[in-house]
Amino acid sequence: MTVTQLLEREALDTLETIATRIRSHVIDMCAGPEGGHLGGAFSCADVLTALYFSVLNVDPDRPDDPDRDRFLLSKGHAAVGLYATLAERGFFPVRELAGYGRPGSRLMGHPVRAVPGVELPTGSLGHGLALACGFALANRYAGRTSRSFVLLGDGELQEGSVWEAVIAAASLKLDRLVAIVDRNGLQLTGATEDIAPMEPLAERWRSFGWSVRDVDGHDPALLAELLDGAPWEPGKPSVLIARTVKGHGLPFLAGRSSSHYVTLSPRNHARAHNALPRTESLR
Ligand SMILES: Cc1ncc(C[n+]2csc(CCOP(=O)(O)OP(=O)(O)O)c2C)c(N)n1
Ligand SMILES: [Mg+2]
Repeated sequence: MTVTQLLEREALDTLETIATRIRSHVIDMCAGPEGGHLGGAFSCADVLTALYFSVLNVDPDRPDDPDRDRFLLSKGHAAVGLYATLAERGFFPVRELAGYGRPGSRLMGHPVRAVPGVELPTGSLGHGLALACGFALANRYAGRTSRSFVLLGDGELQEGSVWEAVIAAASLKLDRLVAIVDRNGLQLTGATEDIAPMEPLAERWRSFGWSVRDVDGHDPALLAELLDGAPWEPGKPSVLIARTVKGHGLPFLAGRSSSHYVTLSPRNHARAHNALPRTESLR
């Protein structure tokens, strides 16, 4: 592709087409030998798109810039979604995604610091919010105005350590901290509301002193606008509850627990691609 073609393509890109490209890469990775957490990567693809293509102040050429915004994928099992996003954003070549899960690749089942753009290794659920509190506190002490974002799973909210961090963030008035909950309603073995009911979720966060928005998690423009505008209330940390569907858009997986971890057969690999919206700029 020539530079002119590349610039033309980027001008045509909307957040929706970027999210579709990210999902397309996820499908390809989940058809490889390792398989992957397709359902949870699909549910948060629009959040990741909004963050990396509209909100986060990050520079792929300077991934360790001290003034950058921080992002942590606390639900680290959705690594395939993060890898696709980081590659599309230019942190490493898109072609590297083909090595995911293969011997010698740094793209493993859960993210590690060796991957450009990954702040910390994640995957053991329940730690990301506390770590993001640490980033926010460190930035405050250093006099920086950059923001810290963290994406949690809704099943992950059953970890007690999450609620310790919820309390700490509110009492420390960490208003440069933004949590996003991927509210897809499913965890590993079933529906969160059957296993450990959490509704009214927005009320719960609010009662802990957070500023809350509860919105459609598949509307990247809305997500971008809201996340860009945080903090929504001075002196309070912000949480965006993103109402999503696990395996969003794939008729044979959407809303099903079976989407959690998938190794796509050649037939389902093709079915999944066929279910994606048609875009001009898909590679
Ligand atoms: C501490 C810990 N316990 C268990 C697991 C295994 N595990 C991986 S994903 C998952 C389900 C998470 O559900 P949710 O947070 O809702 O994620 P999503 O639906 O977005 O995939 C579990 C239990 C883990 N990674 N970490
Ligand atoms: Mg979930």
